[in-house]
Amino acid sequence: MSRTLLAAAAQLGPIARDEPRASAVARMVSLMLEAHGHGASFIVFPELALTTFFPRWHFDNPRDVDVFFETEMPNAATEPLFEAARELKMSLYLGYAELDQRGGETRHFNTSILVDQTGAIVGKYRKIHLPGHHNHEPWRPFQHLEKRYFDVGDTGFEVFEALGGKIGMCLCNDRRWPETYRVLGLGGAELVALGYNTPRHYPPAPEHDHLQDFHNHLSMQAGAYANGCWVIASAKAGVEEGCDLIGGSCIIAPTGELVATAQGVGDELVLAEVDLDRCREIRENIFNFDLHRQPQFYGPICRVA
Ligand code: CDV
Repeated sequence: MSRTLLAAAAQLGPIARDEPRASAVARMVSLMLEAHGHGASFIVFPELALTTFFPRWHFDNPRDVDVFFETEMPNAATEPLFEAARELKMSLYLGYAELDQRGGETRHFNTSILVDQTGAIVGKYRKIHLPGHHNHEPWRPFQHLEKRYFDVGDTGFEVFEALGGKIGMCLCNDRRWPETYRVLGLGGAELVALGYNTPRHYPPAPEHDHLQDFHNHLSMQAGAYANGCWVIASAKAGVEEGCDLIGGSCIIAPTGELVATAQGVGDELVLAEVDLDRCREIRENIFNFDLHRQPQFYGPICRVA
């Protein structure tokens, strides 16, 4: 049986601070309809796709950020995405800010979910590598307060049975870490879906600003190749509330090749045929884990300090 599907990275242009969720969701549904018209059955949206990238601002009262979080999923604002999934028989990956109040404890996560063709949530991931800083740093032209507003994810890097294969998820900064792909690869992931928000300017090392697009693709292509998996990556792009976010949404084959890349920095679909069986080209050869890994020498990688 063929395990080939047409997949889409659905890049989003800027979302203003005062743009209602309903508007962002309408933009996403429109991309789903367009993707469906091309025959796509899986679509990947960015990290924090429902709102502006709020960690760029410091709020004196951290609870003032709660307005950007979802307390349930689906909810009234996001239901149209789930309806579209059902009607179009399309699976989707969605990033959003999750406020979890179960067990009498309040926790904030930078989360992604995998929704199947029936509109059911079949996987959840909570971001593990949170970049940035905890406190207001006035010298920066904009803040990156993910460490202040989010708890470190508690899901681990789980692999989900979906789309006729094994699907892993991660979020933005996770994509730069080889460990992310390797743990997903060891779990058998054949496709890693991810969303990101990456400012072009990196205040602690501005001398690398011109390398942002290169580092974006370098880390994902390396992760795909070294683990023999597809990567589908979707950016929030363009100038959002004065902050320039890179685009470069893409689909990467298990050989590490970029097979499709966004052309602009607005709402845009990036489409490619994804044959999950192609993972074997790498997994049964150069990166056959069973034959060639030497984990007895890898201890320092997972030693907890
Ligand atoms: N949202 C992110 O995780 N952004 C980081 C930036 C801050 C470096 C990234 O890795 O793209």
